[in-house]
Amino acid sequence: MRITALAGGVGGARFIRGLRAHLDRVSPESEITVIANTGDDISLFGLRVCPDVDTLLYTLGGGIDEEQGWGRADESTRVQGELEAYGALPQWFTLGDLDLGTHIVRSQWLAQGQTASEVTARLAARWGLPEQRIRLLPMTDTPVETHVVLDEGETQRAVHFQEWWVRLRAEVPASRFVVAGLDRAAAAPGVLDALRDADVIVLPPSNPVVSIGIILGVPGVRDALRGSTAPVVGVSPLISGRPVRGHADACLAAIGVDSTSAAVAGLYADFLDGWLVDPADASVRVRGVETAVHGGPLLMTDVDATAAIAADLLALAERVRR
Ligand code: FO1
Repeated sequence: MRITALAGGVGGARFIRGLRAHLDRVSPESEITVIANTGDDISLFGLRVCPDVDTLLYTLGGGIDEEQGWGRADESTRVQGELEAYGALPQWFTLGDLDLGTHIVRSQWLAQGQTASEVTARLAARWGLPEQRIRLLPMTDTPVETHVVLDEGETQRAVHFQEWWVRLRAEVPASRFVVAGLDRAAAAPGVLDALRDADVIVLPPSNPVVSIGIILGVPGVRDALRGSTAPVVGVSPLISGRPVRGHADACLAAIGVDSTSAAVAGLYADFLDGWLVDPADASVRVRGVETAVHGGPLLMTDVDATAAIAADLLALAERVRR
């Protein structure tokens, strides 16, 4: 079975890990293609940092800081300390010593003219993703960045998404998100084919606005989902209106969408066939979308819990198969 997933950072990575664990039990030959959000990417200290891609690499490759959800396990920040001593800015985004290895080699390969896809494939090989039959694709090879226009009354100031997410902790209201470069972006090689060739397309519980929403903005992606003959099923990122982690509620408020599981499904309604919700949201109804209630809390507390969510999601896909 060929499964294609659109994924952001922490939630997306944890879900793919559980999906792989479930498939290893019931369908080991299945292949997963992950289309990763690159709108979070940022250039710092002359290096290109790709947080969602790196979170997927580290989580699937066994190098993630499990408690934090991003960055490397057993990390140190000696280099960051030196950067601070030199007064290098910004200092609100921590780059660990091990993590810097990824950014240095990525930046070197990009400078040599390799594409983001080629670089991502080399990074994924080191983390053993091909051996897990997981293919990791950036959504586009075109450099794009999500910027946030802050709602500060009379003035309109834009900051990089990471500054809003990390330094401002999404506490300053955003009036809108602008993805610099997205209108000139082309889907990366293999992305549209992965959507067309999939037996099932899954939406993990990633942020619907700044992760999934950005991927949907890549030319051709939404049309491929609408035209898909494969079932498209998703996991609600909200439970009783609350994000399990991150600031999805602040992102939804910025685009004028209610922080409810039904409203998020409504964002995908033009292509979504099935929606898996927490028991607390069993009353959710979205026209044209079949709702299924997970047989327990919709919380990815560990790999087994996540594998059970993936199992329910794939069962839903079979029920709604067109
Ligand atoms: N998140 C933070 O809250 N503080 C940080 O200093 C930080 C650094 C960082 C470095 C590399 C990386 O891959 C992720 C990092 N993150 C940090 C998380 C990041 O902001 C989010 O994971 C995503 O961009 C949101 O999906």
